[in-house]
Amino acid sequence: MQYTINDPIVLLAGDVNEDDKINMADVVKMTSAFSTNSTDAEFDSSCDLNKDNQVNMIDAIILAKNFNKTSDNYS
Ligand SMILES: [Ca+2]
Ligand SMILES: [Ca+2]
Repeated sequence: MQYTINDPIVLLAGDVNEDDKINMADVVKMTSAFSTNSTDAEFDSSCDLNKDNQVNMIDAIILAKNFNKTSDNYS
């Protein structure tokens, strides 16, 4: 399944630590997995927002686009 930046399927795309808020904690978590792919030990699938088996700028952009949102933004 492929997601695009303009058509996010997952609510709160970017909430990599699943606390219903997108903030610096998510950025930090993504940073630790940045530039990895699914064959790397550091890879974290929760940081792979577009599910292409890599954590890279595309995922960072998705996170940035939703930065500071909470689940209230989707009500
Ligand atoms: Ca979060
Ligand atoms: Ca990705």
